[in-house]
Amino acid sequence: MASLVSSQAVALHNSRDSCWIIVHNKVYDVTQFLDEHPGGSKIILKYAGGDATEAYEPIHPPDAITTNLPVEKHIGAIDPNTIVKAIKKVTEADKRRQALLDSRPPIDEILNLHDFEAVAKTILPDKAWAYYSSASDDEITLRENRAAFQRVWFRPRVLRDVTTVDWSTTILGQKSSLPVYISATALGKLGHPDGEINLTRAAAKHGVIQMIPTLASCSFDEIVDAAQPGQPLFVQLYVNRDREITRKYVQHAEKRGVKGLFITVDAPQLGRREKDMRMKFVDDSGTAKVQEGQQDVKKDQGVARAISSFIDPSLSWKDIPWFRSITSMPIILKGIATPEDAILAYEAGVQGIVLSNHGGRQLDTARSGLENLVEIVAALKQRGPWPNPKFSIFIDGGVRRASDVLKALALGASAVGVGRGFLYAFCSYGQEGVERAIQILRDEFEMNMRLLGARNLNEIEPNMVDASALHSHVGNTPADNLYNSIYQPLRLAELKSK
Ligand code: PPY
Repeated sequence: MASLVSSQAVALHNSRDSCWIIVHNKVYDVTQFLDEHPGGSKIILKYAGGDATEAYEPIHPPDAITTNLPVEKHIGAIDPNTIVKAIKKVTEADKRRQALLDSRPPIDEILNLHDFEAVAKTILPDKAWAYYSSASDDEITLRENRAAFQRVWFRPRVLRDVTTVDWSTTILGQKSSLPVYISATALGKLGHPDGEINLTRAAAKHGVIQMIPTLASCSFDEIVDAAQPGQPLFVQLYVNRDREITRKYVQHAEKRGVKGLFITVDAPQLGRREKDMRMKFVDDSGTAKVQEGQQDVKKDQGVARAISSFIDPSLSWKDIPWFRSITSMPIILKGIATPEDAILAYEAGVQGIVLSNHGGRQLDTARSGLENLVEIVAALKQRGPWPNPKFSIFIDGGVRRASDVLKALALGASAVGVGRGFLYAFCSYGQEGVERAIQILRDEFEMNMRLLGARNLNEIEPNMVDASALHSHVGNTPADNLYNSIYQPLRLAELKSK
């Protein structure tokens, strides 16, 4: 990319026959790529002959265009003398958003992780909220993830001198100030301009480990560069149909010092997240596409489905030795849901599993990680040493309180992943929000451990919980009023004549 290109020259290529766009001050010829774009050609054509950076940024890592487009299509850098600085018009939508941001409560009024979710629901653009909050089909698993924790009750011990309590631990051999890691959630810039880096910086300050998502809005290197020297990071992996891309990504992560590879195994196809999909029924002018004709509707799959086509559905147990051969990072399979598969993972020689249903976003009515934990621990106890320092069990899904985490630890988990809880914290208040979320969890750990009679995490024992109701899916669970007031029910299709 040696030559400078004027913006007037770019403006001439404004059609399907010749389509140039500007991203981050570089000019690209995307004419041939239009029909291959996972998000469809229409969105690119909207910016044909002009600057697409604003639309591109939240949902693509910075290097997506350079890695996907052959070099001969990289036309050149934009000539800075030709850029006509558009005076950005403040739209009604901008004003509404600013008013919502101004209406946020002061951060010290945020008392729990649910509060972040309530703020995020109010201030996030509709598409971002729909993408983050959605789960698959009827969202039953999403709600069950919360409900399962409430079917487990504590059996606290008393008179144990709990003056000093310590909830620090190690996760895959890495120090962590909490038995919690930040689980991967994609497309962070949909919710905050600094995206995932909010998490990296807060994690550095408070000794928490972040799992970098494959589909982060920030590039992998931007995130690692934002970390402090020696700060432990994990990485989440979507396995690409092109294994060479995956090999390079994994080996690059290892070279950059990442301490654990979490391979997502529960998403050979993406779940149907209807809140996300339905967003696409409304175009920028606010009219429902369903009123204009049906042909567009089928193509509209929501943010997630639009960019998921690279994920390899042929991934199988046979691939595990290959992963072992390309990296010496600990390998953890994320998305295990049965003792049968837990044992296969154990026998395959990986270093751990995450009992996860992908935050309720994949197979609806799949059970919660917490419920699966009980069966899986029982099965693994019959196979080998327990607890086994060489095989860790993590869970995620629906975790909002330190008490949820302590229940999981009592039932045999090594640590617990929190995804949306931290995501909503940075969407609402940036890095400060994540720091506040960590502080809140810390306060909750301190109180809960004292009240439970455990001075450190080794003293959290199975007999501190009553999980006898966990497998009952019919009993009445007390209403979770905080969560239920944030949860937004699904919407039916709107009728034409409305
Ligand atoms: C999810 O949305 O559940 C993800 O795991 C991330 C993602 C985002 C977009 C496409 C595929 C997966």
